[in-house]
Amino acid sequence: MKDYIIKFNKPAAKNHSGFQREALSIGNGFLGISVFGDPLSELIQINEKSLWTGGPSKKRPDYNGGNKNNGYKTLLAVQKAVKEKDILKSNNNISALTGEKNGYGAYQNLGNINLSIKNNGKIKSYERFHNISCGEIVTKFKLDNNNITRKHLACFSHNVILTQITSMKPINFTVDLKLAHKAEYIFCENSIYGFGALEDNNLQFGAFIKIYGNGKAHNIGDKLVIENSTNSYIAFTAETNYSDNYPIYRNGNPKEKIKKTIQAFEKNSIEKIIKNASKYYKSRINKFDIELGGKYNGETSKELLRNYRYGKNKSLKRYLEELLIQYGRACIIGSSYKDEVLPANLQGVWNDSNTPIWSSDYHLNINFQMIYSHCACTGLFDEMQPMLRFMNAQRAPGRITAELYHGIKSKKNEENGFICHTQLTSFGWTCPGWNFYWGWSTAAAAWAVYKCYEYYEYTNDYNTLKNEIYPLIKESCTFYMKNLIYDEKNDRLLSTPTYSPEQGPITNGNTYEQSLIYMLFDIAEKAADIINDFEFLAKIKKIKSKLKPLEINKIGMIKEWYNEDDWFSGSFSWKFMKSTKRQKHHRHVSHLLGLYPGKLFENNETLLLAAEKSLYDRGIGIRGPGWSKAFKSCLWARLKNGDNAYKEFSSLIKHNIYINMKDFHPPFQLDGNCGLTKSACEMILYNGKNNIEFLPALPKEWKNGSIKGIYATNKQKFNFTWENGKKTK
Ligand code: FUC
Repeated sequence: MKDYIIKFNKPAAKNHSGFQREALSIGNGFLGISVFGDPLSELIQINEKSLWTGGPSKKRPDYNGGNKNNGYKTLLAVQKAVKEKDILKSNNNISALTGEKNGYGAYQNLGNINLSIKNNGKIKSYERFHNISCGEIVTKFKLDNNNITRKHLACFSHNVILTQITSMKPINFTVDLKLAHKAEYIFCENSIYGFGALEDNNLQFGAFIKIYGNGKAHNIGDKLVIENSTNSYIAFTAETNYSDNYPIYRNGNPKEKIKKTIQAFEKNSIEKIIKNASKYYKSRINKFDIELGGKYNGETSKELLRNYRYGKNKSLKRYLEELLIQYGRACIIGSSYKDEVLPANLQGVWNDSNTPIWSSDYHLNINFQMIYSHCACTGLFDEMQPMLRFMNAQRAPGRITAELYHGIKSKKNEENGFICHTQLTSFGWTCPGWNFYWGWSTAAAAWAVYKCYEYYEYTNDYNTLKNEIYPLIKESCTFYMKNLIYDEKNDRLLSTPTYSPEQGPITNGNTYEQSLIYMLFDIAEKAADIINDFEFLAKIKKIKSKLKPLEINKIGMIKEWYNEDDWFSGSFSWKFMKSTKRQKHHRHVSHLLGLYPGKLFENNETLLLAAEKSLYDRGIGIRGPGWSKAFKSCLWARLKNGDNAYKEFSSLIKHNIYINMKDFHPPFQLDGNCGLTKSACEMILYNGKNNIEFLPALPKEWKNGSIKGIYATNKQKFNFTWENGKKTK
């Protein structure tokens, strides 16, 4: 792989905007750092993945995953009302189908490491960059006549992030640790340990830095002073006492965990650790390589983006595209390590705020699935493991939601069905959101479980299917089997009430829910067959045939709501529910989920035509968050329209990428970065039900190219080249 460089010629502004737009980030899945690159007064912002407020706490003795108690009664009444009229005309009761807000919490900032070189000398030849081909962030400059370099690298097996400071001539510098929460500090001559407990939920945390190398370290006040150094290292690690053991969500203590980490770390030489860390990172990133003709001549990322938006240098445009395709992979490598219990959240692992937007949580009505969308096809199977674990961890708390809102009870040791809705935290928050109009999404879980099966489809790893994925699928299906209601008029099983994310009225079985539940039953059918669970297989088949997810409306588009003909023909009055009106250019395109990621439209020309019409109706390359453009790009690729797929893809790059290459909604959100990678893969390879199609939607801009390591189901892996739009070998 060539070097993909995100380069700057000045430091990031030291504020929230600088963090979002200009700081450079790496991580080892558990820990993340964002580096600002100030030559003499460096700021390294730090994160630990499990540092969350909310959840169980002495302050909330009744914490119950946000679930309220009176949902089921309301559900029955609402179901009855919706069934009679196909649409909910009065929303008086709907607030009972919401969850609490208190106790939701948010993913937290851990704090900062500050590094300061006291010197009034002149700074020359400054540059900083993130080389995503080797996983390093580098800041380089000349201080008078001394060349100084700082390199940051994440160590995966050791749960440490290292900063190496080298200089041609000896330097002195100070290092301190400032945590973003009330903490105590223990200073030793070459280390600082900061620790405390979050006020909201008493979650204990500890962060530790230690200096190694040839500088002489001692501490003065709250700082470590390093003297006469030409080669020093700062090792950073952190822990909490979080564990995914429902309902306590605590285990061990951070101090002990950190002690173990450092003991293991010190058993090896730093050189060896760096070598191994670099080897591991490269083994992940190198699983996939794409060549679109990109050429790089040392441009800054600002120049790359400017050229992409307004310039003419085509090979530089291709370079930026290749870079961003790899960056989506680098982000998931850095925020989703195989041994973890928590998957990547909305911002991966990188967050500098204690009140981040959307709590930097796990959103299941598209974002979570998109964050993991490119893993399988680019060979990042290990990185999918936290996603499997996390979804399994929702089963126990999700049974409570199934009982309280849907009347589906599981006694001890029973697995009668679990459910979670739009948003999740690390503490089993499976209830619907606190506002029905985004918070209710019974099919979000089906989608996440569908996504988990992809791990098996690509790897054929039978043991993981049997022990982790199939039980999850089975329990999820069991929930829907009990929750669907029968519509005699149309001989159809309905999920109801349903709300299409995040617009329109409350209706019976909309396309979003029916498609996702159908897709879940589709994979359940395959999985039950492999596992030889024939009794269950028979039940699945019966239900699947009655879900009937897709219909075409009077004006030839795929229906988003099941009974929408009157609305489009104008005979329907929206007056009574203005706020729930359909929004033509809405960012969610939930009625086409059967097209992508599903395969429900395959070989059906009528449906494909209707999908095309629906997608044109939503608009192309218009304003919207990055994830929405990536999603539409995937949809166009499935319609084999490479030029429109590319319009969305390039619009995302032009309008939704900060100069540090992070996608923004705003704020920075990982889904757009990962979705961009996936959409490139969809343009290059279609993995159908029974066939593989090469270059199904190649845009004219990518006339020539090659790919190494694009993966498909059943352990298939392809390397190939194309010229003039045709596959050559
Ligand atoms: C979904 C989207 C929003 C946002 C949020 C995190 O609910 O509709 O646009 O991305 O997730």
